[in-house]
Amino acid sequence: MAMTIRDAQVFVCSPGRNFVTLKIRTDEGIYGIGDATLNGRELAVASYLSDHVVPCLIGRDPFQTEDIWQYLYRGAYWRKGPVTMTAIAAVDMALWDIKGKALDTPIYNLLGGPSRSGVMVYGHANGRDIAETVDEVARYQADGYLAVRAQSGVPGLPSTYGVSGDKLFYEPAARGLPPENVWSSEKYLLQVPKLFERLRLTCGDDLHLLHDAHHRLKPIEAARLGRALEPYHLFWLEDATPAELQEGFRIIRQHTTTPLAVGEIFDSVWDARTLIAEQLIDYLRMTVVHGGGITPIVKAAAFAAMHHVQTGFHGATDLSPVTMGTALHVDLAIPNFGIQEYMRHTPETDAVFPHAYTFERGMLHPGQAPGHGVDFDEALAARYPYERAYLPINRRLDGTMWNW
Ligand code: EZ4
Ligand code: CO
Repeated sequence: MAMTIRDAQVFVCSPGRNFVTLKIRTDEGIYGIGDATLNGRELAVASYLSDHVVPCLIGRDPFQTEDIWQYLYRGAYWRKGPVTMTAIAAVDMALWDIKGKALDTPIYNLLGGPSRSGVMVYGHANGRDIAETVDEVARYQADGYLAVRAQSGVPGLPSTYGVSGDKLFYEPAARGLPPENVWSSEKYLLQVPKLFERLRLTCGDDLHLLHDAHHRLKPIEAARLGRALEPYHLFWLEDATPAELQEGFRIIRQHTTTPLAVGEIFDSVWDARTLIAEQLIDYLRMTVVHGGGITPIVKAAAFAAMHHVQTGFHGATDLSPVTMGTALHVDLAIPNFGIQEYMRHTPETDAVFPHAYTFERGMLHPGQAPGHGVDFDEALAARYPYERAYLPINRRLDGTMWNW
């Protein structure tokens, strides 16, 4: 008799920030954990799961990851969307966790086995000005990082994306209603090349440097920035322009050899079809939690591999340690892994999600635990109730709504 799903429960907790977690239990006592966190829209995913998805899972064979994924995707009739895809991802992650535990092996062994000794990650350095950012990058270098994302405040702007008060634990969401940022592409475009000129002088040529424009530029502005940054050979320029209009990247691509990364807000490979097929990007930033789970992510990665596109999975603190752990299994196994984003979670978060993954000399390793190797401490989580929080919104200097 096949193992069956007995029940599934959704937990919303806030150990420093909000997380939504799914726990699926089988009749054999094995359980799997999935991350269902969608920053600023947590309760919508929790409801989607408990009101609409969990009832369909009871009695199913948890080994049927492909059929259950298709059931939840095709079977809903309504397709895509971040709430839906995050909910499906949580189920998929939890089922792969169960599969690994039942077979007593880490998930990476079910995806082709390790293709490398570890997963190169990049940390987040930021500062209010160039000097402070340079110091922060040097700190990451001293901690053994091989790659660092650098963001700096912009003169004339009171706040900028990527620059936080807390240097160690960057957190963009804020309790209460959405905070407001002010933006000027003109000021930003003057500042960023100066930052990277200084960084190359002080940090040398070996360190991989990355930068996130966070959807704020128009394609021709992004092209200008990419060209200006060429002497400093960035690992990538991220989210140079919003990607709903995938053809916009043709303009950037025509003008610069700076490698391009995009996709942290994509929920399906359909969002990147033109970008990948026309080789308009170099790194796909989708990851398991918002991309629908392991089942579709490995297919997206395979499609990317056919077009010289590597992965650079999203790994900010609003993705729980469950996503981080799960992503590392995919990173370790697929042939076209590029780099993994890594923002450290707070000690409160790490305590609620005990995990097998470890950091050493600039690399993360998922560990040897069966499944994805990340657990969930329900009793501890219950001590941190949900608190409403939002990402900021962003306006131009004249008040016009812009992209955050
Ligand atoms: O703004 O995860 O590359 N990383 C990022 C993140 C995102 C947040 C949004 O929830 O852009 O900081
Ligand atoms: Co980003």
